[in-house]
Amino acid sequence: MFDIHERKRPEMGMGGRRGGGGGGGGGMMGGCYIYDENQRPNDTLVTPDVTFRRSIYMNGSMTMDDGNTVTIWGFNDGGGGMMMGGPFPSPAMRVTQGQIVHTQLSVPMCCAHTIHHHGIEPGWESDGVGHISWDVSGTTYTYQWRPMHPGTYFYHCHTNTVLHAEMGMYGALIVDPPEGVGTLYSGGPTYDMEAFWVVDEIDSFWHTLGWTAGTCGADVGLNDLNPDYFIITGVDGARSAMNAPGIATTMQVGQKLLARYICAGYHPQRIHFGGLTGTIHISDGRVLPRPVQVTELRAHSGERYDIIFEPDTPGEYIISCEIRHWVTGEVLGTARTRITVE
Ligand SMILES: [Cu+2]
Repeated sequence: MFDIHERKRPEMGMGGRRGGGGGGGGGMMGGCYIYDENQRPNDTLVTPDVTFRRSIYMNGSMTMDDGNTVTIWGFNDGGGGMMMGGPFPSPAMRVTQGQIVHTQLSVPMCCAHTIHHHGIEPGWESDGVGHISWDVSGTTYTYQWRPMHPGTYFYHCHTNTVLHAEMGMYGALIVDPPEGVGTLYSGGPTYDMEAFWVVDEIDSFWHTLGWTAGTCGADVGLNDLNPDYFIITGVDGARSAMNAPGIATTMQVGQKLLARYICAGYHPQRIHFGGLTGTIHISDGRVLPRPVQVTELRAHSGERYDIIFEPDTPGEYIISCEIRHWVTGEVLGTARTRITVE
């Protein structure tokens, strides 16, 4: 009988680790990409309120709790060429509702990438979906956007997306209301502290592929995601996320914690709050008509939830993020963190 987990990895072909997958141009300018960013109408850029600069790295690494390291790609804060490693997740973008924002993405000639501001609705020339507009390579491109709804979003590369997002090319994007940090939305609840739960799975085999892998008809196994690590906000959820700053939280009775949750993986996720009840106020960047109280949450790829916890009983509450196989529903792994209430 066919076992869905029995994977047959395709041969890597001549490319090996870099530029592997064949058919994609051997790691340089692959023929299946569109580089004509000069298609942008010249009169569409206006003076921004905020500018972010992002360069790329493709030589980062993450050390797991078992001592193994996995190659990570991502964005660095600042322009210029390729850097040696960088933060994972990529540096957050934090803006105020209504601001006009520019994201200037610099990519060297080695490769192609984009930035897609997930959940934001910019003009077509700023959407950053490589395959239907263009990829950025050997230049700096400006994305212009204006967030009109507060909440939790994220940005990610949208070139060869299945692979590049898995490699780590994403970061949080937070939209605050005019009242600023501490208020979820105008007229909405306040909060005293924030936790960032960006839950993702890693298939370490995928992290050996080159940037063009799987494009131009090559089959390198990107239909077959068999994760061996389960992470929260760039930290191994096996043990390290239990005490990682910004993920794990210690709070007092009477305080309000805002958990900004992003489903950054591809398999569905199910989060148990360990006995706590959370109140969802915003889903995918839209305020709910009525807040919803939950003790667990199910989510799929790209979803975000803004959840406020206001615990009234001291204790340690384990937040368990199960990653479940998208066909069988089997629990593939669990990433854990905690909320400690004093
Ligand atoms: Cu990319």
